[in-house]
Amino acid sequence: MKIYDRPGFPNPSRIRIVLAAKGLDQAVEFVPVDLIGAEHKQAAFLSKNPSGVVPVLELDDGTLISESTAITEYFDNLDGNPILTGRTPKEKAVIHMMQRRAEAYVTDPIGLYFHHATSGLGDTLKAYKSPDWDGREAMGQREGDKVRASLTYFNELLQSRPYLAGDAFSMADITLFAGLMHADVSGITVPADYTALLDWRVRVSELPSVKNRSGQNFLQEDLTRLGF
Ligand SMILES: N[C@@H](CCC(=O)N[C@@H](CS)C(=O)NCC(=O)O)C(=O)O
Repeated sequence: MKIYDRPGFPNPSRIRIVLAAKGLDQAVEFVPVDLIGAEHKQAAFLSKNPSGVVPVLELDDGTLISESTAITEYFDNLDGNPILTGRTPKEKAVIHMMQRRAEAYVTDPIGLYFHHATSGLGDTLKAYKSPDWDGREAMGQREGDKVRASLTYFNELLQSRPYLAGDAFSMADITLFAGLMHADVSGITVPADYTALLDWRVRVSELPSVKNRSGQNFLQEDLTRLGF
């Protein structure tokens, strides 16, 4: 199996946490994609994922799977013991719902904010991001506001439960954790008095599958190299 990605980037990090949680780190070959050079917007990559984003999983039979949730479901179910996506109908439904909220409220909008309202990954990639649309920076700012507002929602939610979907760590937590990592490098930080959210973040970062991985922040290294 191959995974096309860039280590340290938010969505690739989701899958690297999943692989660690499932003990599958050694089962895949990682193929680096040059996001700064817009390799993922060229025909060769678009034939693997028409959405032009990483990560993409390629199975040994050639099947291509994109979307972090789909890749997570594949790995989580391989051994018949889904620990991240739910075992019962109720667990599956609640995790799916909370995962989607984390994605819609944080992970997706922070990507739009980062690429449209900040310097993003530089000019080469920017040329592929609605270059002719004058309103794109205002749109990016609105997405940033959406992220800030959602931090309040997640902080309140986590006052009454240890993890997003209840008592157990799940795919929903991985999504929010990666989204907040992207928010950090984009300059949107969790307010110091949002203690439930901050405590949850510490709790997640100390899990064996997450520990040390959040430190592999290639995104920050790339931004520093680009002079941002
Ligand atoms: N919905 C996708 C989002 C993937 C995504 O946005 N990946 C980022 C890297 S963290 C990317 O490829 N960005 C490049 C771009 O937007 O041009 C998923 O769940 O995997």
